[in-house]
Amino acid sequence: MTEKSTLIQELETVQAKAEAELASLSDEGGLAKWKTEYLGKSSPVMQIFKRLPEAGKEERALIGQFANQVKSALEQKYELKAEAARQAALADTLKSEQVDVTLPGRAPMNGRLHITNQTLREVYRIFAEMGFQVYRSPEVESDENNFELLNIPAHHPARDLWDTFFTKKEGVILRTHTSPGQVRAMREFAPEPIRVVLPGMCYRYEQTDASHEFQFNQVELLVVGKHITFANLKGTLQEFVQRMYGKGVRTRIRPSYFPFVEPGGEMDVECFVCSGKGCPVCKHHGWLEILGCGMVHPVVLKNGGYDPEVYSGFAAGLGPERISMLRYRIDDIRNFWANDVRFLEQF
Ligand code: FA5
Repeated sequence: MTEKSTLIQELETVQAKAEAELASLSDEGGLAKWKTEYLGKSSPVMQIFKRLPEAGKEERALIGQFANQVKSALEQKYELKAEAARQAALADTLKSEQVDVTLPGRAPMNGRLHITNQTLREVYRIFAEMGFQVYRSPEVESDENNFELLNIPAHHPARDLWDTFFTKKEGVILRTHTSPGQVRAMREFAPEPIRVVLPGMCYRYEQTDASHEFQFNQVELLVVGKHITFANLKGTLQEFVQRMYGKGVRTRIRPSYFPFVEPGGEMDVECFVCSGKGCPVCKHHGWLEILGCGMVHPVVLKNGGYDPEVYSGFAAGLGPERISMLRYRIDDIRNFWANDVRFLEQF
């Protein structure tokens, strides 16, 4: 009887203590600790079951029954508390992670044409007004079109003017200029007259600086017909520059050598960055070269399928990036392909 009372008393004390402690808890961490202490394997209630042999035979069932009652009473109370704690934690999370649907959304950034494409479109527009069509030719070219048919045979020193990217395939290169498109257009149109612009990307294995990139655009001009003269070349280019930069812009044509024209020249525009005073962009000359030009060489006319005794023509190759630099006073050509949005979004 004494032993029964002792165990039952112990259970009553433990229950009272456990319930009092539980009442003071509200957080999930504290509750988990409480559960281990009062309902875990080594808790006093569970230990009572092991200690049943200490009691007399007839009392064991009674003590066991009472221990079970205490255990399920504690479990029930614990469940109620744990559920309340879960709900409180959920309410806290919902509050702290609340999405404010009334906030205005972030406007998507508007895309735009790359500055070079804007310039190219303007170049096409100006030449279209003068009756030129756009003719596209490949960026991966044959050595034959890029050099041979343009009067630059293998081992000709003029090849040094174009530092070339070669491919692993013999005779296949990245075009160094848009001039190979001249032969392609002539072979397609001969013996009809031609008035085309040939735009696109060119590649040169060059050291880059403020005005040189290894990847850049060119726009080639090609006019072939009867009685085409140098005056037509000069007039067309001057008209282009006036329409592009405005009336009164100073230009000059200097003699220059290109194997596929005779005579050949280069056109410069006064440097807008320094107004002709000299700066790194114009290499301190005050002028910026924007294009090479000349009368199509008789050998090239012949390679294109035109009789040079009957036909003549002029050609030019201009750099749209350099044109943009002049227009917007951009002082480093490397900005064009650096993909820096801070630069690109200005245009
Ligand atoms: C040529 O490429 C000739 N094919 C142009 C030509 C065509 C001459 C038809 C006669 C008749 P050149 O290497 O000078 O020439 O380049 C022409 C233009 O391309 C230059 O004036 C410049 O505007 C641009 N350019 C050339 N190299 C670069 C470079 N590394 N980076 C940026 N632009 C360049």
